[in-house]
Amino acid sequence: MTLDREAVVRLCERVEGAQRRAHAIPKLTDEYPGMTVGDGYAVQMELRRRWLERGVRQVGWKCGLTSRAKMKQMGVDVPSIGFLMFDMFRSEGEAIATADLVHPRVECEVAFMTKAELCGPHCTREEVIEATDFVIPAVEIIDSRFSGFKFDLPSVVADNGSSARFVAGGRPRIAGEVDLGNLGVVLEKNGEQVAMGSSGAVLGHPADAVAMLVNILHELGETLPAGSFVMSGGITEAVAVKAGDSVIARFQELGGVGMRFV
Ligand code: 0L1
Ligand code: MG
Repeated sequence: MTLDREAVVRLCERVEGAQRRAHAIPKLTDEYPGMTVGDGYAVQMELRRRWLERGVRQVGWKCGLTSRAKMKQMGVDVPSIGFLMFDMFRSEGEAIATADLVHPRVECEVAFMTKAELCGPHCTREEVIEATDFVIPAVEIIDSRFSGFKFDLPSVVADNGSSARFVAGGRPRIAGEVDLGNLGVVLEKNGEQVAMGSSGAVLGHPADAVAMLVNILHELGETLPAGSFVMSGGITEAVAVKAGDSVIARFQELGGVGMRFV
């Protein structure tokens, strides 16, 4: 780490203000060019501490930047993690307000609900599948708070991996009963197909992404508790949405999950 506690708190307040007031800010490394990914996680953990202090429950975690398509789209080469709080959850079919978002984008993800604790530093795909109660199709609404989507890894980690909202739906399935490494997914916006891909795009297998998340959590001094909801990362590139759009993500074997934006 290169940032002292005072700088971590100051950057956290800047990110928190951008998230709560839905306004874009320059990437954090403009002011702190030496900022590391470790510094980014220190800001993210301070952000989470503040959510928890406000009495909001954490429901799980998200993997970010786990597909080549996403890494290329965002110009980074290492995956990341972020936390998911109850207030970010929206029900399937619910109208999602865009007024409190900066420039939202949607991406299709396989989500895992765990039934046993997972610990790093050497968590494996097999351990993840064993500890999974069910998998369920999900859509993450990401909303980078950085102007023009111009950021680097330390900045995006500090911004909680651009996490904003998430929706789950479709048909929950036992993880071992579907071919998780090769599930076809089609994303439709306003009735038109706008993206498609295979779950194998997520680090080769979405459970590998969850194992990676557990191993990063170990580095942060944490484990993944039983009962966690984990988004394993976008399968396709993220697609921009605005008020008036309706979106449905159709997953092979897992069904569809839809929402509309107002
Ligand atoms: O979930 C993700 O992969 C998002 C990572 C952050 C980059 C972005 O805002 O697209
Ligand atoms: Mg995502």
